[in-house]
Amino acid sequence: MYRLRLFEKLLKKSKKIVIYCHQNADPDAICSAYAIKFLIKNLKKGVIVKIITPGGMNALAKRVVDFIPIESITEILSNKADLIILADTNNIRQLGNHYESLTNLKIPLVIIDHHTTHLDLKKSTSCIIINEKVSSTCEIVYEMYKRYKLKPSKKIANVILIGIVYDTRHFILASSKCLINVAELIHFGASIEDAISIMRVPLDKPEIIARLKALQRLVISRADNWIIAASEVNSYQASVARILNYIGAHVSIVGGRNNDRFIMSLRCKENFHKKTGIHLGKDIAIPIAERLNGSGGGHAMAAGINGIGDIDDIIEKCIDKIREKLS
Ligand SMILES: [Mn+2]
Repeated sequence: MYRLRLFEKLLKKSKKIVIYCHQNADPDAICSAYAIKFLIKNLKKGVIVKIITPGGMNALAKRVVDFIPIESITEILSNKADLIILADTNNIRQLGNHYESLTNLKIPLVIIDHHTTHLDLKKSTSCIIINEKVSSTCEIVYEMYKRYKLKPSKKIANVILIGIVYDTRHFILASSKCLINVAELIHFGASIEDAISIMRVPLDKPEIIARLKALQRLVISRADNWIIAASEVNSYQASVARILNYIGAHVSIVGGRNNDRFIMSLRCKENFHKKTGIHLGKDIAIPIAERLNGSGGGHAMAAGINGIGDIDDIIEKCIDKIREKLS
């Protein structure tokens, strides 16, 4: 499945290896980088391997390294390395302020990832280990351990499991094969309870209060057969919008004030987007923001608008726009 011969050849020639996570590294990025580091150290004794997290890690990844120490640095080292590996990313543009230092570098580049590839990179990449069918880079790395008949230590097994738990959204996206791999990792000492509890961040009190206040102020509307929940709260709009979808609303619209401006978060369920074709960013947030001289954008199922105006009025505009798109 993976062209590992080339990978081995490159390893043979290298003494100093740098493994890059994407900027704002998430648990799959940092955990896969760590597992790759030890895979390499097993395949080649005496090699120096450093993990770089350009610009640092996200909150969950920081939580992971608090529980399981993983050493990483943020400085630019690419000019001192003789091999670069990208973990959980296939685009050097995602390496933040390290991007420039890598653009003209004439050293081999290896990509280990599960995201869709950017064709332009294929030309300049020496070795591509990509599987878009798996839900995490950690799973690819575990497959590599198996190919080399390397038994992961308890720590490595735990680290790989954490990456899998994170990127499969607690196994919702896990394939049967992934679950078999998880069973093997448990056999090597990984704890599913630990992995899940590390990934479950307790909510701050202000966020709980924001969610509850938003529920008190909830307004329910309909557009065809779809249920839209709207509310107003001055902080955690995105968190509230997510929770409204979680409890069943097909679309949620949550606005709040920040001085004289408003911030609005829009979220919808996957089936709403799939059945209606409505793209919250392009069809709702952007046109409404344009009318208000504000700014808007986002993805199909998550978008935001901000600008100057009355919140109730803008919620109404969003609902009207959804109804218009449905008719
Ligand atoms: Mn990932």
